[in-house]
Amino acid sequence: MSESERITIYAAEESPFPHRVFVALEEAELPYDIIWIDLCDKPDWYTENVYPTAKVPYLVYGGPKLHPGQSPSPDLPQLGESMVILEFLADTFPKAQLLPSSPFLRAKARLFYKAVEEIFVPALIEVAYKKGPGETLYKALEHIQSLLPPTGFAVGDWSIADAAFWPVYLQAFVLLELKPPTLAPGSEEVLETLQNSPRFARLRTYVEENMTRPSATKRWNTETVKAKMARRLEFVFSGAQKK
Ligand SMILES: N[C@@H](CCC(=O)N[C@@H](CS)C(=O)NCC(=O)O)C(=O)O
Repeated sequence: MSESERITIYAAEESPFPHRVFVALEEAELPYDIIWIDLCDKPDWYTENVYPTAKVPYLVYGGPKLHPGQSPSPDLPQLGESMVILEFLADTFPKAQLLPSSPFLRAKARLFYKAVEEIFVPALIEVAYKKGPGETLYKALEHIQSLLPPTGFAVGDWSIADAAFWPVYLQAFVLLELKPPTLAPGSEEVLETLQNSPRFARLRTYVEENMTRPSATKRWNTETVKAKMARRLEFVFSGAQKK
């Protein structure tokens, strides 16, 4: 791999957003380095030398191999925000077909992941962290489901629209099972509805189909995500989080 092509991703395993990036990189068969950030003990160098928002994921494109604590050269392309990173990868590696070539289908892919960002992610935050009712999550998921074709992926062939959705969807199950104190009582019923109700049958089939792809299971392991998320919730709700 030449230096101009090196891809470095700063990530945390319990966050669904870096998983979006891993899935796209796996689909594109691109090698990448990962620098893990412990969100329960966030190193100062990450905020000071790498990404001031201190969120994950963060991508650095090109340059020599990076190690924890180092600053990437400011001359290198660098990006935060998982969906922006996915679009960058789709544009930089068009042969990987991370987005369809048809302008209409590309636009539909964008509509899909815009709905994930603007409707589903806020609904999950509302339910998991603000005691919002399960119905908030159901309505958001119904909307996502309504955008899906009767079979297959979000816009036909697999695309980054699919990578946008399923890590956050699986994270919803992890949170419902872990029951942070900010979850309203009755989360078992929400879990049961999402797992078994015919109301979400198409969505379940769609996610199952995504999970048959090697790109999905290369880095996503629900038990690991759950264990790390449990630690993170303990950290956040014990009041140990840095202000
Ligand atoms: N909109 C961002 C969201 C990224 C995000 O919120 N990441 C969280 C983890 S889930 C984070 O890094 N938080 C840092 C912290 O809480 O210390 C994206 O899509 O990349």
